[in-house]
Amino acid sequence: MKDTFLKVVNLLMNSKNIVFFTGAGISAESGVATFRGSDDSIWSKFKPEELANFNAFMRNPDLVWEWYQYRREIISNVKPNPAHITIAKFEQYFPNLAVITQNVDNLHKRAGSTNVFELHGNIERNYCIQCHTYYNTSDFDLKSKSVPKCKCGGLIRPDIVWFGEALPEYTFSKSKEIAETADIIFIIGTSGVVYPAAYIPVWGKQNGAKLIEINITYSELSNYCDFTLLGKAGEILPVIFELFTQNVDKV
Ligand code: BV8
Ligand code: ZN
Repeated sequence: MKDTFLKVVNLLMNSKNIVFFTGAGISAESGVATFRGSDDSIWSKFKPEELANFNAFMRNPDLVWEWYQYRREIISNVKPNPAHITIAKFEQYFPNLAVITQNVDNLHKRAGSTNVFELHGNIERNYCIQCHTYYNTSDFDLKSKSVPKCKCGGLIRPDIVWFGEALPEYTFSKSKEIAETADIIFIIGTSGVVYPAAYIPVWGKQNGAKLIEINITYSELSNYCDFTLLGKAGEILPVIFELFTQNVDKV
């Protein structure tokens, strides 16, 4: 594995535009359950079609709201792990480093990353389905189980992209543009099954980017990757950063 790490470091030494494309797995070591696979995954208790879609929300707004309150409670008690922190530290060597994340947990920003594109929204933000007024999660009591109402009377929903909903236009088109000019795209902690997000690294590859995957298992994107480093993101990324800084400080 060490010689693969050195190949990755060599690629980094000869790159300018690097991107980190992340999924739920990068937050696993912070204690945030992933969506699929592990037995403590979020979906194992619920099914996406039951909760993370607009019809489910309109059918039973309190149940969907309660599920997001449950997830907010978990997120409010966790912190960024070494994987998030290492990505933020890479910014000092790669000024236009971009993080393109499928996660809604806000942990990249909390770790200090400054150029973060949230393809699926952010659990800290909410909006009224009637008048589109935005509300912060801190505007509500985390313990409240019933869906809050806007001053206009409309229901308030999480600012999260549900199944069957379009991704935020600017965020998605900018992410595509960034991927297409990347020298390296690190693919970290994603099963690669959710679209159109999973197109991002593929578009990068089609335009010459090297794809380097870090995951505890192979994913739907592994076949596109130049390297797949099997292991925990919170353990592998700091080692790569350490080897990189040893080399770069020498030049
Ligand atoms: C849309 C918010 C149409 C909700 C989420 C082709 C093209 C377009 C759409 C589709 C398509 N094919 C199918 C579709 C429909 C659908 C889709 O993709 N379905 C899948 C399930 C088949 N897509 C949609 O509905 C999208 N919308 O297409 O709308 C449209 C277009 C125009 C106009 C109107 C409508 C919307 C998709 C967004 C859904 N929202 N999240 C919420 O969070 O509550 S998706 C959800 O999955 C999360 O955002 C999550 O990030 C995302 C992807 O999952 P992963 O992040 O990969 O997480 P997962 O658990 O799967 O994997 C974790 C990985 O980590 C594993 O590989 C594991 O091994 C690894 N790991 C674990 N521990 C570690 C680790 N790795 C490293 N270190 C560790 N320690
Ligand atoms: Zn309103």
